[in-house]
Amino acid sequence: MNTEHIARIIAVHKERYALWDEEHGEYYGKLKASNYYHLSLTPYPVTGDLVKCQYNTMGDSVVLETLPRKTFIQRFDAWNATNAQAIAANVDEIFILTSANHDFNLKRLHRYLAACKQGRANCTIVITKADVCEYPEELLEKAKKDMPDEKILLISAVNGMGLETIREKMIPGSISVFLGSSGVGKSTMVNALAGRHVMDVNGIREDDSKGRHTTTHRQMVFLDSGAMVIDVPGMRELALLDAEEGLNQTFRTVSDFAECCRFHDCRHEREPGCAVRAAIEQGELTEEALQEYKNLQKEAARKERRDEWAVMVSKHRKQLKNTPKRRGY
Ligand SMILES: Nc1nc2c(ncn2[C@@H]2O[C@H](COP(=O)(O)OP(=O)(O)OP(=O)(O)O)[C@@H](O)[C@H]2O)c(=O)[nH]1
Ligand SMILES: [Mg+2]
Ligand SMILES: [Zn+2]
Repeated sequence: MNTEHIARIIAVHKERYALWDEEHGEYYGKLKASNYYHLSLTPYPVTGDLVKCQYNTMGDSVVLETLPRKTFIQRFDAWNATNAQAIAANVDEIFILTSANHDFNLKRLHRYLAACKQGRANCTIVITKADVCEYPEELLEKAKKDMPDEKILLISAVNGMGLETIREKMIPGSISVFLGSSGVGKSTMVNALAGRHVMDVNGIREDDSKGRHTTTHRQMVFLDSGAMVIDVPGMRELALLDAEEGLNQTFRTVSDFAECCRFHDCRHEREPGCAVRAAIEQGELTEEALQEYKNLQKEAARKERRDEWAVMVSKHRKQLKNTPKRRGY
């Protein structure tokens, strides 16, 4: 008999969803077309979502409805500017990974932070592969100085350094997600925390430390403690989505001061009554923080222009589609 259940989406494949619930374990399902495609009653599920589902013993189960989300993280999709790409839902902890080799890049970390903070989850920055670096503490200090308000950890999956601290943050029943460029060691960390091989890992290129995009879809893994973790493929681009909100949190100080500038469109250069410049002169704000803030603003503006462009292109395509085809001349 078919019965309705609440299930967790643990992976999203091309047209099928991997689901899990306590009673049935892992199984596959497809979306109920009328609810999702025709009427758009409910958002498409992503990894981490809870869904209402009709369990089917004979074949694919039917996903009926996506339940309201506690949190939601998304990124801008480089190939489809009108669609933000969902990363995961109901995430409690986001770990942003960067490795202690060529990958280490403070600017990129700021970008990840800005995007993640919109999702309302807790963020922790993790510097991986501490074992490949002679003085890894120097990197940690550098990152802490740059981001004094953030939680930053130094770990190594090879010698186990810092893994316990991460494990403690992943409380039973909570969902964590690992983000970061390809090759930083996300899947390796999932395996280390699980204590067994659950995800494939692959070497990185020697010359520039770039990864090989080993993980290809978002996969939820259950740890023995009862915590859940989502391994995500390395991201090629993480641009800002709905950038304003995240921006204001990362650089709260810059935008706080900017609100007091005399002109509302102040560029914080030489305008009279600029509260941001005054704050810099008084040592309350650094020139670098302002520069970073401006860079992120520029990126947000660029994305907005790309979005507008994509909307125009898609309108144009629709028009072309609706134009009746001529049959010869
Ligand atoms: N020395 C050292 N190597 C590590 C560590 N963690 C991961 N690696 C190596 O880094 C390489 C890439 O690791 P993965 O776990 O596949 O990286 P990933 O972030 O999952 O990459 P994608 O799936 O491509 O996004 C592998 O060769 C790992 O063995 C570490 O702590 N120390
Ligand atoms: Mg991986
Ligand atoms: Zn100003």
